[in-house]
Amino acid sequence: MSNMEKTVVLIKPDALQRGLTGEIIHRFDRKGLKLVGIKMLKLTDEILDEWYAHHKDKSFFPNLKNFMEWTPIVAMVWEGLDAVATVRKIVGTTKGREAEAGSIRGDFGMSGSQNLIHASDSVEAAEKERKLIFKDSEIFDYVSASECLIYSREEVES
Ligand code: 3AN
Repeated sequence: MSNMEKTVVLIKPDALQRGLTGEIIHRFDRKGLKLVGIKMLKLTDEILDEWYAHHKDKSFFPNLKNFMEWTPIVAMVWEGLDAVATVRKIVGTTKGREAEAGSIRGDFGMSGSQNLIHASDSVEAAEKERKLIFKDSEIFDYVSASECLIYSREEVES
């Protein structure tokens, strides 16, 4: 099977408060990625301790947790060929003021902590993050009617 991947995206509290939810979803939709899961929820200490386990000794960790618990967030799972790397490119590098123009952080953000959006950085992380937020029954397997316009047959069947 081709390199069809699922990746997790969070619309963080700053993006929600700034009214960027629709803009962010629109960018992934237009790209040709397939939405296979979406929900709004409030993150908890329990989820964030697992989610950001690799940052737990960093000085910014308490602030990061407070920030992520400020309001609900919108969590999504997007599917596509090489979706993890593709979505990271659309999101841009961590610090908004250094992020590439044209990326979400590059177009809408200035901060390195309040940086609008999260995207999984590997297939393994995506799997772990998906399980922390979504039940299996909340991830949908359906045929996208536009798939034949987005990919060649060789790309999806290779
Ligand atoms: P990315 O979200 O680009 O993958 P990570 O995984 O290095 O970045 O960091 C996760 C989150 O931690 C960032 N999205 C940001 O909110 C916060 N963060 C990362 N580095 C810093 C920093 N130096 N100061 C404050 N917050 C940070």
